[in-house]
Amino acid sequence: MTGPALPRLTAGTLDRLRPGVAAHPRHPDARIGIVHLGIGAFHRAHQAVYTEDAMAAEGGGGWAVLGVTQRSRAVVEQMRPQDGYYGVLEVDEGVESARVVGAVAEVASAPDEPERVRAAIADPAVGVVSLTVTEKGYRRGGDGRLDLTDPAVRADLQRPDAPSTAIGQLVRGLQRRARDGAPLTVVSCDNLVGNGAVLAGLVADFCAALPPAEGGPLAEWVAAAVRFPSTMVDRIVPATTADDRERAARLFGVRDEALVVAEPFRQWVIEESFAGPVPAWERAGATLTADVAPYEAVKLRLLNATHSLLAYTGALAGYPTIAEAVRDDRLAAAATAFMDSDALPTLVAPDGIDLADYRRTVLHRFANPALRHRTTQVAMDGSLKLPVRLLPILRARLRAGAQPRWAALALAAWMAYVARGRDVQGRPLPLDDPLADRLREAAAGSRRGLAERMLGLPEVFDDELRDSVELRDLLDEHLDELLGEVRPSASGP
Ligand code: CS2
Repeated sequence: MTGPALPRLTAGTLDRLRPGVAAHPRHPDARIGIVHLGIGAFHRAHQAVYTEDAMAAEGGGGWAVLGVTQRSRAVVEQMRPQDGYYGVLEVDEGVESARVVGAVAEVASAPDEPERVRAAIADPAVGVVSLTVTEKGYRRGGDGRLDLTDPAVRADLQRPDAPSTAIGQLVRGLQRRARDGAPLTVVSCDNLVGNGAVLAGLVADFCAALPPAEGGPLAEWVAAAVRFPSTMVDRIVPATTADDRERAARLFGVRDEALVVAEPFRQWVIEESFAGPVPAWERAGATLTADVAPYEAVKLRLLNATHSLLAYTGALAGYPTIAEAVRDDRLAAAATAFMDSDALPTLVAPDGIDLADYRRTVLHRFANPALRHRTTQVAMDGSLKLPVRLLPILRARLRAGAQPRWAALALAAWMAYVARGRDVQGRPLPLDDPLADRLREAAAGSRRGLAERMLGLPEVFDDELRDSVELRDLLDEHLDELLGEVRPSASGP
């Protein structure tokens, strides 16, 4: 029992960290300059690390983060008693390295402390608001605009004091900030196409839905004083487990409830469009560019779409993790064929990126056995993820007159995952998706019409894909195979 007997990681126990665990005590000049909405594992392993490294490169204190949790209070309970400090455990085949990060100086819970969040966004000393709230956190309707039929969005439009959506929190903060008029840079760090422009559009939609005397001037001020750079973020960060915490406790010599585990690789490409000063993230390895779009397309289509293909086919085949799925020769071959035949022809290489290299690296990263990234975690929220990462490939290839066989496999595997809800050995697969009920309803019924019924979901598919006979035929073919008989458990992996 290493864990419970050890002291907790705090500012006061940093000097008890075992040798080899790098930690920088927070600089005495550090002030909250960044408000981050959605302080989950990904932010802690990605942007917070870049911010800390940027501070170190500049040799100063400067920027600290106020991390805001959206719903669960767990992160506040993990981080507050630790004075915001947490460990990042980098794992790779046979290699493990650890550091303690102090960039997040404070944490707040949006449901419990709405006034604090609003005041922080309005604070002129804050120069950046960043977000990792996942695809579903943006509350978009089928047309990509703010979903004004969503009850949480409607509630946020009516009550300024306690917004529950990220867009509501942001706009209510901007509303107060507009009084002093300090400019602000708002940085979306989620896997969306053109995330900066999307977020700017959602903020504008929210303003337009407010009473005109309120929303009109606000929208004007936002257009003049707020910048929404697009970014491409990349680092594989699985959910932390109790085992990870035990391992880290042995390595650190202190107990860390806020630990995150990540692969060594990380990348951040940021559109150089800022309203005022921001941390020198480029000194920590981030790329600043005038156009993020080509980087983003490469990442979404080669990494995320292939991830989904492996997640659904892998989960159905009974593999708990992505690393195990990609070690199956058949699934690895499907992933490779998908990238080569379907995804790559839709991409243009951005400056400095060799696509053949990128594709090899992606498969190597997926094979990292120490990450234990669960197939069911990547399988979550498919109705929101696939339209961003996979459907653009299908559309482009069908328009080019090609047969996107492997992209159709990824989509069929999602449909089979929903329809069967069990892996090859009969073990249940969770359907974690805001549209779960609609998906189950469409999936119920005969196997023959499954693809057609699923393609008829307007929240996910446009008319072009719904009406494509080529796509439906490919899906039917794959579904026949994927939904074949459940094998007895002895023959499963
Ligand atoms: C994954 C991503 O869960 C998922 O859908 O594809 O979270 C992926 O791990 C990250 O985008 C990697 O940067």
